[in-house]
Amino acid sequence: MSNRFTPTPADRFTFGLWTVGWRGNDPFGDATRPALDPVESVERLAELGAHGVTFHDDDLIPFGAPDSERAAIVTRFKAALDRTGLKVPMATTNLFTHPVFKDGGFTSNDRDVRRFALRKVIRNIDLAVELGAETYVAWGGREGAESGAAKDVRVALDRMKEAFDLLGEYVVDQGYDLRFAIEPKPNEPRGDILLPTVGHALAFIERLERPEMYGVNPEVGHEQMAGLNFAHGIAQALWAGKLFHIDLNGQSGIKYDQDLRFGAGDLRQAFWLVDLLESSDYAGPLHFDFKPVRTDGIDGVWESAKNCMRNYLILKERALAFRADPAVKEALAASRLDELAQPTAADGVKALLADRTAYEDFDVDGAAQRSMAFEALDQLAMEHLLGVG
Ligand SMILES: [Mn+2]
Repeated sequence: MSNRFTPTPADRFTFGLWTVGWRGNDPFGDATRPALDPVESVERLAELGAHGVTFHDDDLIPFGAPDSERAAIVTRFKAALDRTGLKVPMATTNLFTHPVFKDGGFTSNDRDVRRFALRKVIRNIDLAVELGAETYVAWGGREGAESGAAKDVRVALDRMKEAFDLLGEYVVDQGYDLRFAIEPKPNEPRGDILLPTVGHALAFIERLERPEMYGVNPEVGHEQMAGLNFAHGIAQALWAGKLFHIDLNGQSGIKYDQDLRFGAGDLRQAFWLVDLLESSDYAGPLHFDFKPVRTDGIDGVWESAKNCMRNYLILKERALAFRADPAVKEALAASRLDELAQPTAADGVKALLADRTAYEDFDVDGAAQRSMAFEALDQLAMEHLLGVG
């Protein structure tokens, strides 16, 4: 195992406490591993070379814990962060585990639940900022429905907007330096979830009162559960200036949310994702939201956490080698990627209409015969990915 793939904090890898801390309970089976102390997770992740940890409020502080217990937990957690140098770049809220959220948090039909959800988020925003977080993720896992009349979607979106606008107002009033990242998912645990894809979330954000405060936190597996190309979704989020955070993991096609370690599942999509991120100006955390398989003991937890980072670094090396290869540069030109980067009609609509070569004299059949040469280009990528390029 080469140590050039051993991460350091400069690689910006972060993990949710709920990832390594997942005990393996699923809808059909009980936990297969004991609970992990968040302080132990901090220490082990620091040893593995991670940059930071993230958490849902309830990952750190048990739901309903009295204030005295909460204060003691936070003090002990902060001491572990200080000791290890691990950062908390992001935090989020659990609005899905407790039965009170069975119909959602921000869009529950029950107004009392919606008000409780907002208070729960605000309480954890204060802690997030205290711990240095710059991003606050919102995954509305229970914001959805299993049947048609149960949710008036247009009205529910009004409530969703109301919630995000109110939270934005709170952050501005407090003078916090915090941005929100909305995490889309098409289904699971609800039959259908509101804001199911990156595209839906991007469109929603533009309807908010302070759209500049909101971006997306796309998760690899969530887009792939909808049959979508994750790298394309990330590219559109980057294009919109809205990639505030990212959840890396692995997924094998359209099925339940697998949360495999990064690089498992669809390896080619993982390659194109790393290629895209490494050629972009994204400078946020590279956050793993995965679940160590429940067949493994605690050894498998740390093995998979280590290998999430290792696989990213391997794919980064492969992607950089692909882009640096002179044969790839030639193939890109043969496929006219440089032409795609040229504006189509910078000369304006009048010049376009006056240009007979654009239409009247255009050799349509000749242009139709030009090969795009994509197969040769894709094979070069395949060979770099397989380590023979
Ligand atoms: Mn997931």
